[in-house]
Amino acid sequence: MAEIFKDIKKIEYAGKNTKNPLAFRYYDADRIIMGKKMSEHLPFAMAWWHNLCAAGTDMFGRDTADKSFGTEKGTMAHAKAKVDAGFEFMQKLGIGYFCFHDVDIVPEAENINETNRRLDEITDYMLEKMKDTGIKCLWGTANMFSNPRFMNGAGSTNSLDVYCFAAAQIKKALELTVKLGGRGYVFWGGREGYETLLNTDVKFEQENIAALMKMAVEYGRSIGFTGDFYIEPKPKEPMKHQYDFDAATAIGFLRQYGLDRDFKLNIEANHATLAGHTFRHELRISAINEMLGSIDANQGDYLLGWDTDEFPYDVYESTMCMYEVLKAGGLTGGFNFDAKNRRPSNTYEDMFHAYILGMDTFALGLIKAAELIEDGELDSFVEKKYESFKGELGQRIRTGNATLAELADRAAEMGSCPTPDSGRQEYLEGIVNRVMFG
Ligand code: XLS
Ligand code: NI
Ligand code: NI
Repeated sequence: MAEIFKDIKKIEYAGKNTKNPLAFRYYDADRIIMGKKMSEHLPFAMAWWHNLCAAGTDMFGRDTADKSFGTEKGTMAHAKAKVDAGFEFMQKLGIGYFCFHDVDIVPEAENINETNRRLDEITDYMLEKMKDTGIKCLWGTANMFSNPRFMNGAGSTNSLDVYCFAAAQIKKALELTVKLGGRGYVFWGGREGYETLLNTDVKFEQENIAALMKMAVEYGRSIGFTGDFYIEPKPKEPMKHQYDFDAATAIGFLRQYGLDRDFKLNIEANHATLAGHTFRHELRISAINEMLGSIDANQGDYLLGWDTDEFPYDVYESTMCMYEVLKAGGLTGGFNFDAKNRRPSNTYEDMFHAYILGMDTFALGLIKAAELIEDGELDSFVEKKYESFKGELGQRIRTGNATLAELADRAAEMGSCPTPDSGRQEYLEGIVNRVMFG
């Protein structure tokens, strides 16, 4: 097998002052941060679909990049070339994991039996590469949004046949995830939503999605899948209203249908901002509900209202993300770069620049988040802010042993109106800047 990215050698850590564009400035895999190696804090994953499949096509124009890897697209030879390219790429960057949809790894055939046969063949090949390189699978998923059969949804479809087809895809994708030893299995419900209530029974659709997820859990556990299932919340795009709007909505749904023991969330930065939240808000909401599982590491553009899936370069955001992740005790999943090169960045070298940028952005975010925690000022401020609840009455409120009447009595005894302390936001923002920029 010939080398594909011939002009690019293994990407090494060269320190922050290096002028070498094909080196890491901050990602130093073995460096210890808060007692753990950077590579353990940051299990990075390559997204098969963006890196090996997407070639720049948008609504207004065709591919700008060549991702044929010397073969004819849509063939099994191309599918194999993508495996070769993917593993060479991950090895050269020191990326330990990948994520995939069923249709990313083989061309879909006319009937599902032939598609499944192709999937068996390609995953045998992937497995060999995994053994040779030590690269692992972070998560698998079924693409239940691209094919026209899913135009009315997958779990939310009105068609029993389509529902069964979706079930068949999930069954196979779960088997492949188990075969490849994946840590997780994702449900991203791109078509699980609606355009208009005039033709939609929302309750019926949500119940059917939950039923499909329940069957997936039962089947997954029966074939030895011990990892986490994930919902990846997103409020819109492609549908106008998507049922997994944000973390809070998805958590409510999982609890309502008894799925919360098997599911966690896969939080994507750009989906958070589409929902009108910050990335860190979604991480915090997931973490406090013990559902922070994995992360799709990308960033959006504040001037554009869609999922632009850019490689993250915003260190302030990655610092706040890593602050949440460190506080939550890390991820059971990893950091999947669900991100793509901009359409005009169309060379092989650009693919490497994109990952170097993303990995360095998170490495620097990790370093700065650890410094913020070690600095301790933010923590001690928050600790102090809620101090008034430390006393006897506060503790009884916290443990559910106080009554409204006794609290009202206390208010009545005060004589004057209480005055809370300053939130000191600007002071705290200054601390973040001090720690980040010294
Ligand atoms: C789309 C999603 C998708 C999921 C996997 O917006 O981010 O890429 O991560 O289906
Ligand atoms: Ni995603
Ligand atoms: Ni997305």
